[in-house]
Amino acid sequence: MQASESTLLWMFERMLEIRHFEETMASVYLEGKLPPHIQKGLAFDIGAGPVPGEMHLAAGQEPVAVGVCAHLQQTDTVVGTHRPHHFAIAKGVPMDRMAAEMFGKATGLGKGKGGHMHLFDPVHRFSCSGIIGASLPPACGAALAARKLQKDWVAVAFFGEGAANQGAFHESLNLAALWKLPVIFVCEDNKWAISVAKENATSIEWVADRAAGYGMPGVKVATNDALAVYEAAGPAVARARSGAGPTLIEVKTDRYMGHFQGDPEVYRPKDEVAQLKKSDPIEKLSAYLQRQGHLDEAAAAGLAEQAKRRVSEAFEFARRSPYPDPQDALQDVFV
Ligand SMILES: Cc1ncc(C[n+]2csc(CCOP(=O)(O)OP(=O)(O)O)c2C)c(N)n1
Repeated sequence: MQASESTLLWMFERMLEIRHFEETMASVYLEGKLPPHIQKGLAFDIGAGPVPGEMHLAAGQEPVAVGVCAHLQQTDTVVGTHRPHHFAIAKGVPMDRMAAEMFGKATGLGKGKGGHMHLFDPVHRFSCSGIIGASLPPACGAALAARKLQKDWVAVAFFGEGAANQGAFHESLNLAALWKLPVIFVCEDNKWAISVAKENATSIEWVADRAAGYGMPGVKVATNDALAVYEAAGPAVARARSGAGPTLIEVKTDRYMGHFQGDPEVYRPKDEVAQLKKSDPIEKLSAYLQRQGHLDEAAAAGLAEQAKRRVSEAFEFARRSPYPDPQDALQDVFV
């Protein structure tokens, strides 16, 4: 399935936004967390600063999100992970309300009560969770709902290669195949589950090979490339939409930052990220667009500037927004 010029540009612009969102968050997150006396050490105060709590960023993993979401409509559901920003941006979740949620502000998607791992947007049909493996069952639920409502909506569950060893992975694939649910299961293999290398936790190289055991197609994307993901996801989304059932896709991708912000990353070779960045997926797509005559260097730089401006505006919105009223603390939550 060939991507049109407008789809290619859409993917490029979303990748630019995602990268800049993650890089901006990486620096904003540290504000207030590093008082001078520990600035040189590894420890910081995780509750301090404008963005309290843990933070998992997905710079480098943009192709997985945009290559799949380029095939989706607003009525399709996406369930992401504890590392959710790239999926949310690609699904159309507004960046200002996302950022505000991370700042704990009343204008956030969850009125500031969920934080970065619990983004929930019913309008754009996006949710995520800090529980590993928890994206797969709700995606099956959304797909079953679409079936019951007689809609051609599909659902996507994104998850890491670490999550593929959870029981929820196996139960969800079995159920989805048995009931031919319109789900696309997308495994992001970024090689690491926190500090555990894939080969130390998983008996096979490709999680996608497990698809055969459940009676569904398994699709392998060996390069961290938006076009390759787009081409792999097209038939899977079409298959789900037509009622033919689920597909498991695995993408080999690259995590540029630590597992969480503040991760000393002692478990991976010092030069690993520098090596990975030599085949950066945004530069690759930019070069492709330029070779195809869809962009020149100046236009690419212009799109990057516009993406930066949109991200800055989102962070400004978050900073300016009010905190929730303490009197509302017990509203919209389970008590
Ligand atoms: C059920 C559960 N077990 C353990 C954890 C702790 N934990 C958080 S992230 C993570 C590793 C996840 O690795 P992977 O699924 O490969 O995703 P990645 O972090 O690489 O995006 C673990 C074990 C958790 N959040 N939930």
